[in-house]
Amino acid sequence: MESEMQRIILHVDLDAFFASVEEAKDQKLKGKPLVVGADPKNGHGRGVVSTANYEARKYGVHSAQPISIAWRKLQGTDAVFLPVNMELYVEKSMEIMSMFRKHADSFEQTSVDEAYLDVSSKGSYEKAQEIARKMQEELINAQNITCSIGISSNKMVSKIAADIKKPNGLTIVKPKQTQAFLDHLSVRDLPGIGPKTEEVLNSYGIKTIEDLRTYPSKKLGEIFGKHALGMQSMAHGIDESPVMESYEIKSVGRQYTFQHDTSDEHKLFRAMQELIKDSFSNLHAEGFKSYRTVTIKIRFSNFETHTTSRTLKEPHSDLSTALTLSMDLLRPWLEEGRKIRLIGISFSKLE
Ligand code: TTP
Ligand code: MG
Repeated sequence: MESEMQRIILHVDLDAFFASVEEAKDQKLKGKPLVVGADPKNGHGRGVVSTANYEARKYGVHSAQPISIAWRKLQGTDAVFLPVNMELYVEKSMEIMSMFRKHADSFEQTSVDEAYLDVSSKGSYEKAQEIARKMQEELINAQNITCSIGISSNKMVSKIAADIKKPNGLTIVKPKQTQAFLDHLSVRDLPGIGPKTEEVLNSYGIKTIEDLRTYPSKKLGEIFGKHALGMQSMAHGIDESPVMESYEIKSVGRQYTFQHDTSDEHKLFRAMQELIKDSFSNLHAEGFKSYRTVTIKIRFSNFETHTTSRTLKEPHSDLSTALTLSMDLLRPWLEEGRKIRLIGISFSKLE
């Protein structure tokens, strides 16, 4: 009866992400309330809280709150306020996502600290649970950061599940449990239902997901028009959307500007070799093994710039193919003997 494989989808959300990165970087912060965001300026700051660690959340501090309010709530504590160091968080996010990616049949990063993994090929919820535990363990070991994970048969339910138990939570909702799991939650927990829609729903006595699911479809249609159908199918726990690989990050490359413009093919060859080596370690760090497309860039002394690329029939993973191919692509540009200012290479169609 394996005609149709059941989908198993995992959603992972890093806990108090910006704050966790700061704590992992500076052990002295551990145990103290920590707020990452605008400068509080002794209570007169005008920006907002980006995030707060769980210690600070106990005092009612949360994302998007005015920083002056957070400051007031944390008066008399040993709270620490830090500015947003986005570059660091993006770097950590990339490292973490490439760790997670390895476990997935397909992988979709949806924000700096959230991703979906399709792990259907593992075949069972028990195996999926093992993967989730392993991801949590790897994350602690490598970065000293925790995450929360939800597992179910689709993206929507997994995302809701990941949010149920935080921090360091793991919530599994098997297909047969889905309806009971959703039914007692608030309509507000469904994606796309914000405070305004919630208010309208509430005014018709619709508070829980069960209320929404069992509300007469015709009446719901009269209130919400064409959106009613989608709302009710969410309430039934239906979401067919696939886990989509995020293609925009699927290219890796390097470029180099010569100290003195050159037309020396040997120098170009050596530079290209270094660029490829660098790109490869980056490629591997991102969890990719092979490439199919090689693109080179060349910039002459007068800043005239060209790129050319070639796509191979089969994926390749070796350095020498990349080097031969890139020099083949470069060579036509060298014929006139013009001096070159910069060369670059990038790899795409990565697997
Ligand atoms: P979230 O995942 O929403 O929050 P979080 O990771 O801090 O906490 P949780 O444990 O509840 O998941 O957002 C991820 C990061 O995005 C967060 O660390 C900081 C940033 N962020 C903002 O800058 N402003 C905001 O309003 C929110 C919600 C998040
Ligand atoms: Mg988070």
